[in-house]
Amino acid sequence: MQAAEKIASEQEPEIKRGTCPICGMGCFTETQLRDGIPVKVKPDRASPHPADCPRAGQALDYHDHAERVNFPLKRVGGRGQGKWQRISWDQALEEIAGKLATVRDQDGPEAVAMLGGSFKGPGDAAAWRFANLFGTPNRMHLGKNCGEAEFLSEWAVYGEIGAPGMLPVAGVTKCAILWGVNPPASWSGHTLTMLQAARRQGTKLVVIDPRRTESAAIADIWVRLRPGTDGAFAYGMLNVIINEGLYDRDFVERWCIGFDELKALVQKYTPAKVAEITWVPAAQIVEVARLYATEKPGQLSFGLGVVELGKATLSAVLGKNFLRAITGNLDVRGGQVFDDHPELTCFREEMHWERLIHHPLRTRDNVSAHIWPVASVRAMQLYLEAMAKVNPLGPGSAAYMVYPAPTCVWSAIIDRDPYPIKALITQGTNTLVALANAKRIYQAFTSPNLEMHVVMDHWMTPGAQLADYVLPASDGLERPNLGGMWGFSNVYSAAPRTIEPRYERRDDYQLWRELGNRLGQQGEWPETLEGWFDQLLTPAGVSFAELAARDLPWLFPVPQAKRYEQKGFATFSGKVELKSSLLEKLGYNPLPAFEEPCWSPVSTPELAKDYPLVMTTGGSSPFYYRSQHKHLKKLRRQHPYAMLQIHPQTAQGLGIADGSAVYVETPLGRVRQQAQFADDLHPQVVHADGLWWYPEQSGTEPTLAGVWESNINVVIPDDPDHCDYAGDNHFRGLLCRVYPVER
Ligand SMILES: Nc1nc2c(c(=O)[nH]1)N[C@H]1C(S)=C(S)[C@@H](COP(=O)(O)OP(=O)(O)OC[C@H]3O[C@@H](n4cnc5c(=O)[nH]c(N)nc54)[C@H](O)[C@@H]3O)O[C@H]1N2
Ligand SMILES: Nc1nc2c(c(=O)[nH]1)N[C@H]1C(S)=C(S)[C@@H](COP(=O)(O)OP(=O)(O)OC[C@H]3O[C@@H](n4cnc5c(=O)[nH]c(N)nc54)[C@H](O)[C@@H]3O)O[C@H]1N2
Ligand code: SF4
Ligand SMILES: [Mo]
Repeated sequence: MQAAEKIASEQEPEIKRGTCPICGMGCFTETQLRDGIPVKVKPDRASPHPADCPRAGQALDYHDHAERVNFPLKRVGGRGQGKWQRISWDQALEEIAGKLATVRDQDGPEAVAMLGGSFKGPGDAAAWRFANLFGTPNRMHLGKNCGEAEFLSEWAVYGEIGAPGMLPVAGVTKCAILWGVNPPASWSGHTLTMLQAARRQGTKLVVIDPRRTESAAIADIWVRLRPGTDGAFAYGMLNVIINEGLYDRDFVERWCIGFDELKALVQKYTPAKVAEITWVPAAQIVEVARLYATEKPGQLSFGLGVVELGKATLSAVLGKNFLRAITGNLDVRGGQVFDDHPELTCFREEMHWERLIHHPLRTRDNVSAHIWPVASVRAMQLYLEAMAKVNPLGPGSAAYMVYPAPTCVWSAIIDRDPYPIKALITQGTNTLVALANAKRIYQAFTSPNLEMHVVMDHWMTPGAQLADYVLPASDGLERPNLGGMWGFSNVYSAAPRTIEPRYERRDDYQLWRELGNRLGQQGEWPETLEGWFDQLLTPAGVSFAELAARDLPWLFPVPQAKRYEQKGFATFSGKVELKSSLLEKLGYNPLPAFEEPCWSPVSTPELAKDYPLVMTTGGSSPFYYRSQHKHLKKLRRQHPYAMLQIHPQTAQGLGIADGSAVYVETPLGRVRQQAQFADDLHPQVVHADGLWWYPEQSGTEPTLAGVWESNINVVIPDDPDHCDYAGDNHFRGLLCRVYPVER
């Protein structure tokens, strides 16, 4: 080694603060750089949320991986043949913008659709912003299957959202019900410590989950209900609380309308009846109801477990809202705090919701508005009207609410019904793996009616293999972050980019900016993402760089409680509408009975003879974030193959050994997973891993990186009967049969 080089390598590495590249949570890191190259990534312990999950150690493998997409590619063979030509960004952008202009001019802006995935950071909001400026309401982000159903119902009943990210406040919250959520696996490991701390200071913890999760293991009460029956459970709790007079009479009298109708609705959900539906002992239903109604303040969390139940979703999410309201737990510290007022940024102005509603070129609502009007532009207009007195700009989380249903996006491509979608931009979603009925999505992606499909990602996903252009996205180390979950709260954390993007990777923001500038949106898009953040932060009076340089790079106003005492609730009546006028205006029954999922031992007993097991899917694994990270060897070693959790007795009856290969079959077909015994499960319930693919397999047709092998979404239907009241997919509470692969 030359002397000068030796000195350089012995020098202290440069240390920079930034975010973890592994997933969209954007946790804070400290990266050691040598000659500008990252050599070590560690959690930034001094930051608001250090990167400390089981995946965080793989940051460099993710960032440097040989399979990353690094240059823009254009397809030269047939779709799925794997023949690509490297092209310049300029060529890609010119061609893509040209095609978007042609489609818009010939078929209207609605013929262009965008697909996005789970939370991926600033590119998500930029995509919505582009869609609003362009005039298409057909932006489908996976918030669609990931919370929208619960948030819409909260808007309908009390006009605000008080559920996401909710954890008990130690020493304040007296009762916390984690309902279909498992924060230690899905948020971060330190939530387990927080839950334990809250318990030590007196919080009673209830977990409602068919599986004995990390949260259930430390709970005071674990409710092991039959998947899909959450609505009945909620109505059973309401029955007890109302009939025993345990509700907050003063709050109900002063602030709620529709109480008598609610009381009438829940009369038939006696503990005995609900026990029969949910497979939970009647005494436990009564116990949980009394606990939640008397130990106040109390929290009812948001959770994926209740928003992916198909037909059974509406009563579940409304039931939770009714419980929060009649116990007087709304907008109180330690209970359900409303935090969706992003006053510290001009996020809402920047999203151009008005433009979406009144766009000069848009003549049609989204492709599913005729079936599920609750998630439509028309609904958005109503929500904004209802909220106007309390929240004049609307909530920041509006970015979650007006998505078209995926099943209708595929119909619009394949059958041009209700009108054609001809161009698709997919950014940050592994659609073929993530959404129900993968074969139908395949049909859409290979349809000649789809004239252009652009995918921007870090990896060649099965969907990217079928696209016309694939664009390289920068990762968390290469881009700045203004954490804030699209205005879901008024809390923002800022982290600078650690390094400039490598190869020809670009920020997702840049795709929308560059396309916007070619499509009449000049002047709308600051040159850099940092510049956009500066613009967003104007109301806070701080620049992005200043915020990011603070010791604690965090804006965190004191949460307000009981705002309703001044302005009322953000509904048409100003009250909590137990009987929602908004749902009525949109043609829904605001006080619906509990409905069984489309397939269940009760709704389809004939089908249940052939498919006797109740199946739920997709609970978060600590080693993966949904479909992601299957490339990372160290994580794969921990969880190499898709697993099917099954009770040992049931398995033995079927001739299945622990760890052996099984087929999971529904009327749509079968996929292969590996049996994992779980003796805490109900013997008639199984849990199938969601979102599996095998990037080590050939990416081209017919394997498409193993997308057909274990992906449970191959066998999950997406017809309208299976979707919920907003058109979301039905992932939890289905039927299946399981048998050994040898048979
Ligand atoms: N059966 C079943 N299916 C489910 C679920 C279930 O419970 N059961 N859960 C549903 C839920 S909640 C969700 S949110 C969805 C998730 O569905 P998706 O969002 O589609 O899945 P992810 O694996 O999170 O990410 C998708 C892609 O984003 C890419 N990506 C990561 N970061 C970036 C970035 O910064 N820029 C760009 N351009 N790309 C990036 C990744 O490489 C990956 O290919 O799945 C849903 N599907
Ligand atoms: N490590 C890791 N973290 C993640 C993710 C990940 O994949 N891995 N995914 C991210 C995403 S996109 C999201 S949306 C969040 C989701 O985070 P969570 O809201 O915690 O959701 P999940 O982990 O999908 O499922 C929560 C629980 O629902 C239970 N469940 C299944 N069916 C039912 C049912 O019918 N009723 C009830 N009550 N419960 C049921 C499952 O057993 C599971 O334990 O996590 C995010 N964080
Ligand atoms: S992998 Fe995701 S959750 Fe884990 S530290 Fe990185 S950004 Fe945070
Ligand atoms: Mo999600």
